[in-house]
Amino acid sequence: MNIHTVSTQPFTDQKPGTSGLRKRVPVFQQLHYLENFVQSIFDSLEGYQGQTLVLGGDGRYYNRQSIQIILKMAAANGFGRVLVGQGGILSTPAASCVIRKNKAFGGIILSASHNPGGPEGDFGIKYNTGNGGPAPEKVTEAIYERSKTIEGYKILEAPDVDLDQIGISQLGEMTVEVIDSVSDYAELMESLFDFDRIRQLFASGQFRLCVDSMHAVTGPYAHAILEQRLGAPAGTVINGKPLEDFGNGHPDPNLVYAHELVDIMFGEDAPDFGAASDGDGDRNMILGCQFFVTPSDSLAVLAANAKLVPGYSSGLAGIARSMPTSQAADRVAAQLGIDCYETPTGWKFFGNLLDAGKATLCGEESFGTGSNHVREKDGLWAVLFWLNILAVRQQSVEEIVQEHWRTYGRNYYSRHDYEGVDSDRATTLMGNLRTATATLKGKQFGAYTVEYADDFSYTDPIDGSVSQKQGLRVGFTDGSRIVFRLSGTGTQGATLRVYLESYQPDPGKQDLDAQDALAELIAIAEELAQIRTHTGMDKPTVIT
Ligand code: VG1
Ligand code: CO
Repeated sequence: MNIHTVSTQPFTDQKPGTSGLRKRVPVFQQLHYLENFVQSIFDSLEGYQGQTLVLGGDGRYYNRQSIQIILKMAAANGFGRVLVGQGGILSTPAASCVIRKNKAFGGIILSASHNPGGPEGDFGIKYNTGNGGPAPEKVTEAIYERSKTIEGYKILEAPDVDLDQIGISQLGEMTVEVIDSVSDYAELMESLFDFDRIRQLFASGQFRLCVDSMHAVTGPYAHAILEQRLGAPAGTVINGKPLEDFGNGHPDPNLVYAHELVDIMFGEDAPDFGAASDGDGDRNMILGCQFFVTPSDSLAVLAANAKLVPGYSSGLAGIARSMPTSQAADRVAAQLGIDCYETPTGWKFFGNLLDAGKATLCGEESFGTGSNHVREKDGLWAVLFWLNILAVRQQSVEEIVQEHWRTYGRNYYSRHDYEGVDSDRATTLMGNLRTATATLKGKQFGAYTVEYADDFSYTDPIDGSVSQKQGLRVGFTDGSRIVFRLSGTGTQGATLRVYLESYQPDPGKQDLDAQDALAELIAIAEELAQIRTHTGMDKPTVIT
């Protein structure tokens, strides 16, 4: 066998962020850059000799080349078998599913998720552990530490593997199995949801769906599950062919970037239900006819209706949400008499709660919802969950949400993103704000009085690990909140995220536009953080 040890020098910038290492493609294309990081992953693990690794990505530019490199490195480092998605394709939730189903040692997922792709776009890589979930902070820290001292990597000299043909081949002493990217995942979905009932909904001819895969990874999954297995008419899925540059789009399913779907759902003769997913298929946006469901509300609605869905008919053990996510889910949890956990941003913080059976559903305001069926958020799963609820309740999306608000009250919610901010200026803004939080308690801003102001710190209830500086939050006595965070997934400059929330129990006041309902809080956020001065921007880049 022809195994080479290639000597290399460390890069200083291989610190994983909220979800893996994300950099621009030209950064990854530097000599040894990808190899150094992959070897740093392997060097931080113990006991993988002869074990199985799962490998796949969202199909973006540099996916295929990276997979060939990683396969040869896995062989040289002693893995026994690699399961790789056909064509190098595995959505993030499907990768999680395949890791769990095959009891793999772990997996490597290649994606920069919702970031644009192409030769000048972004690329990313992350490691998932044997539970199918993103590596926890102690693992990503170890990988980063290793990357700072690495001196060489191991790689097998061998011809490329044919990724397009399903089947088994040999790479040195390691077996490579090219697997169908969809089937394991589709089977899992079928075990959770009432496919017959959803089939009837489509067969009724009274219901129309539009799913925008944004030329990203969910296309093959959505075609196979929605159109082939559930009988939705051909054409239900749009932009369903994964492209290396996402058709020049920005595969982020929000009101700004998924404008094609938004135009359809808010246009004339709009379908009843619309959904979009992101680059790697773990996010979802839910729309009704002329109606937008915030991700925080979506989580709350799924939780409140979970018993209607076969996979969750025995009820939920608990709910978990990231700190900036609205407290709508907390109200459902209180009603159900179950716990609601508040974690830092990033799916890796849900893993322990899911493994310990403390939470069944999890969600983030950033268009992420999921459950204990895998250890990643799952875009298509959320669409199927909604479809199942719609099929049972026979009401529109809007009716279901309105009814939810009448029962639980409405948590008005919005996130304002300022993208491409100068990093130093963003750091100054956060620094000033951090200092100010110490003296905010009890202060009055118009009708609002500050009840607490702090930098969110989380102690994991299972392993006791502590994560600090997870976002500055200012809470008011009426339950309203403003949260400030810097993004940990961007690749250029800094992105400031401002999260705004207020609670409205009065059904007579629940149909305002969120920006209007939150106007006073938006002004307070500006006053507190001096956003315009520090960012040099007079309005957010993206409002959701
Ligand atoms: C963002 C979201 C966060 C999400 C993360 C990864 O992180 O806010 O909720 O978990 O992206 O999602 P940040 O640090 O940029 O705010 V994905 O679909 O990019 O894997
Ligand atoms: Co994603």
